[in-house]
Amino acid sequence: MIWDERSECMSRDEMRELQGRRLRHTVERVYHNVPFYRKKMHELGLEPGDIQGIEDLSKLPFTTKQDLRENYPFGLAAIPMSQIVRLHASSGTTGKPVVVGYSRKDLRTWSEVVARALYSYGVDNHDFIQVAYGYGLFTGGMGLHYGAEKVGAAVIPISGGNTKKQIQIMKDFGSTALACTPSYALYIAESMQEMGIKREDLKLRVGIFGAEPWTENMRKEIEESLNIKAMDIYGLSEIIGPGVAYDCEMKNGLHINEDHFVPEIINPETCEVLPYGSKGELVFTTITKEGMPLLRYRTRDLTVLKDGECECGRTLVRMEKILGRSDDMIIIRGVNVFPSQVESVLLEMGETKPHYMLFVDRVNNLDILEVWVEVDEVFFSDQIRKLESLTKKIKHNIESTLGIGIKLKLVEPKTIERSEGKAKRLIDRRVL
Ligand code: DLL
Repeated sequence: MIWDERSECMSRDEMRELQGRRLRHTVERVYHNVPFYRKKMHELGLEPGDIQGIEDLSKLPFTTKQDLRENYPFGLAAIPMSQIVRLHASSGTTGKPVVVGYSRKDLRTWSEVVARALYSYGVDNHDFIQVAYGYGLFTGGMGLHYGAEKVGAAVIPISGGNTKKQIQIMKDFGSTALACTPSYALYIAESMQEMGIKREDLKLRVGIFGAEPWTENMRKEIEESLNIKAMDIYGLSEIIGPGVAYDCEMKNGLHINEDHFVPEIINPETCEVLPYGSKGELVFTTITKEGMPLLRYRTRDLTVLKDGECECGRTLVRMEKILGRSDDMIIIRGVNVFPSQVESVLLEMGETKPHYMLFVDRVNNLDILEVWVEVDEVFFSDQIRKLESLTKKIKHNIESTLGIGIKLKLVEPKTIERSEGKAKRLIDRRVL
């Protein structure tokens, strides 16, 4: 099902023309309204008039997550705060998240792009959609919520967690669609078994999964265990939230809503723009956003852009499933975690040194983060009680900074390998 044929199936020429027009407008606006961008453009000797069409995109400066942090919280807003009607944020390092402000029009755009995704998965006004992404500053819950209302589905805003209740409600309400992270979907499947609830007891038909990397094998696993169609939805808070790109029924790459978000692939080391078909870092320029438009935002997500027609009829360019990230961010149970967050906690505490290791495992389909921390020998020779209370304290500090539960192991000095170059802090043992 195609929600907006006019936008999703236009000719490539029409799309380039539309993108060019919208890009010119965006560049004008950020140049005049966002000092950060005016300065960046001046540094490159650029005036808004130098951007005539989409072919000039690569002349523009990049924007990084660091730029967003440095302008925390509202420095990149392109409209007065009185016109911002919603704020979201994505988890970041050391208590400084990235904040995104939406205008009324941005919220309309957001529900539109999520509606395109849901309609493409076959979700419409006959469906009951259980939104089990977190509601709050995270964009997952609210993003899916308003998109689902747009297509006329009955929304069950249950948010994440409380698995037994999720399952009971799914059964009692006859939920037909489930929106959550792929790993949570598998956890739900397992818990159903434990509760003695069979797939046949549910009306569930389709899953809307994203917010973390997942493979085709994981898709199969979920489809089999829940007896549903598992569809991929991609997005990031900085650009809008979920709905930047979405699967169609061909499941052969995610269509990017490029009438709103123009993608490029670059070599993350050299920043050179790469042709379609090459693997690299995904970069987006928003061309309709009012609240916080971004020029050439480096997502750090690695993928491949695919041109060529899709059998579904959409002409929107596709990206392959996200292959990984070019920086060291890891996503555990949908929460973004940076090794440097652990480092900052350890440095703040007197008793520990910043020698640590992160191990990520997937046990029974749930991500587990184990953190090894080196502590002074005296603690090991000391009374057990002291060691216990130190363990508790470190665990608590790391957990409250990361926002997720961890397993902590205190190790003796020099247990953790030292490095002369870049330290390897993370071993991801998840087999996706
Ligand atoms: O995760 C938005 C979202 C919510 C997408 C619900 C889909 C469903 P952030 O918290 O800002 O926003 O995290 C964005 O998550 O840069 C990717 O690394 C990763 N990510 C999001 N969707 C996918 C996906 C939301 N479908 C970061 N596949 C992105 C792989 C994904 N990775």
